[in-house]
Order: sequence, then C-alpha cells, then structure tokens
Amino acid sequence: MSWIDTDAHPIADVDYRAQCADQLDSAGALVLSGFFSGAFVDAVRAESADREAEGYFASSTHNIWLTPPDPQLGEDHIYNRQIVSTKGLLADDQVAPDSPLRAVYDDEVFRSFIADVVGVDAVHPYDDALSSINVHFHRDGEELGWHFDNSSFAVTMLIQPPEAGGEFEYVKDLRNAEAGEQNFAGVQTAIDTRTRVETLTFDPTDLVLFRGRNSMHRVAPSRGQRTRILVVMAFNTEAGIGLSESAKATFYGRS
Ligand SMILES: O=C(O)CCC(=O)C(=O)O
Ligand SMILES: [Fe+2]
Repeated sequence: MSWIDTDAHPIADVDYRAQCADQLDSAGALVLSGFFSGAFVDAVRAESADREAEGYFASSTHNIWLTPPDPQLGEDHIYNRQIVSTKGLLADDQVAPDSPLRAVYDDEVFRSFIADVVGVDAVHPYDDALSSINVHFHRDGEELGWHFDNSSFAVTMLIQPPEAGGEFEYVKDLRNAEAGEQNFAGVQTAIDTRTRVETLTFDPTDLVLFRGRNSMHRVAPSRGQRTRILVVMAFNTEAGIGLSESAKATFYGRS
C-alpha cells in the first residue's frame, strides 16, 4: 500500500513487529517517524480541513475516568472533578468511503501489524457507524482535558499541527484498571502539581500507538489560527463490540 512507507517500516516482518511491541511495552507509547507518506497526509488534510463546521463540539465537562460522578465520594473528590474538553470531531460515518484513512484502516497487513504490536490475536472495527475512524479538530484555545481512555490502546496520526500549543502530555501507568486500582491520590498529585508529567512529541507522517487506559493524558490548548487536526483509529480486540447509546450521545451528540 503506497500510503505507508514499508521500506522504512516493514510492517509485514515478524521481527519488526516484535521490536515495535517491545518499544510499546517499555515506553507505554510508540512513535514511528515517517510511517505514512507525505501524499497520505496531504490527501487526508485536503479532505478534512474546512470541515470543522460539520464536527460535533461537545460542550459538556467530564471526569478523568470518563464516567458519571459518584455522589458518595463527595463533590471535592478527585473522582468527581469536572474537566473541560472543547475539541470537535467528525465521526466515522462522516469520513468519505474512498478516503485513504479507510484504505489504511481496512488493510489486513496493517491490522495484523497493530494486533501483533499490542499483543492480541486480532483487532476489529467497532460495530457501530460512529466510532472506528474519528477526525479531531482543535481550534485556537481548544483542548482535550485529562482522562484515561476506555480502550486499552489508541492509534493516532497528526495531520496538521497547530501554530503553538497542542502538546500531548501523559503520566505513564498512573492507575491499574485491570486490578481495579484507581490511585486517586496519585491522580490528584499529578493534576495539581504536574508530578511525573511527560510530553510525547510527534509530527505529521508519524504513526502513534499509545496505551491510554492506565496512562492519564491530555492535549494542551491549541494556539494560533491553524487548527490542530488529528485522526484516531479505534479498534476492538473482540468482534461485534459497539458503543452504548449513552456513550454515543456523550461522545458524538447523537445515536
Ligand atoms: O489528540 C490526541 O493526540 C489524543 C486523543 C485522545 O487522547 C483521545 O481521543 O482519547
Ligand atoms: Fe485519550
């Protein structure tokens, strides 16, 4: 597939896959520089820019866990702290059928590469019309607040950087969702004092794989007239999983 530089990134090669998997495990994130061709980024930028007005901009706040509040813990508890996110997005059903994003997302070698790197048998699209491929827009001043992802990993690609700001910040392994350990004290310290906060840098044409379920992360406010455009490709480790109606209403404003 010409959209991916397979000379630099031999995604069909088992040794290359193992090397990427090691890096993701040790760092919690994997940035593959120059993974996509310039033509890919240009084509996605051309089809996405100027479509911000069609995007859904959620105005509501959320907690870091992306869950409803727990009144038992009290209003001032870190679990109930409300975080502002202002980014907008195009959902999967707004991405053109002939978009290069679909060619990549549907490619069997790309999918099996992602599966091997994250250490699962296979990855599958979401079984709903909205969640699989999303295009995010951050205009001047817009941000994505601190959160843990619901999914265990995310595949992202920056299409257009903002003039300034828009840094991806994270705190690695801050909770252990699988063990049910939410680490309220650690989360509160990280948020209030920025202890252990790291920045992940990546550029257009890079592929980013990030384990966001246990590593709290945010995207700082964008600055300047150029909108930050970033694509998130979401996969499931089981077939037939779709978002609930309430989650669709929260994330996309419709169901
Ligand atoms: O915009 C980014 O770089 C990250 C997006 C993200 O964290 C998310 O969609 O959950
Ligand atoms: Fe996230």
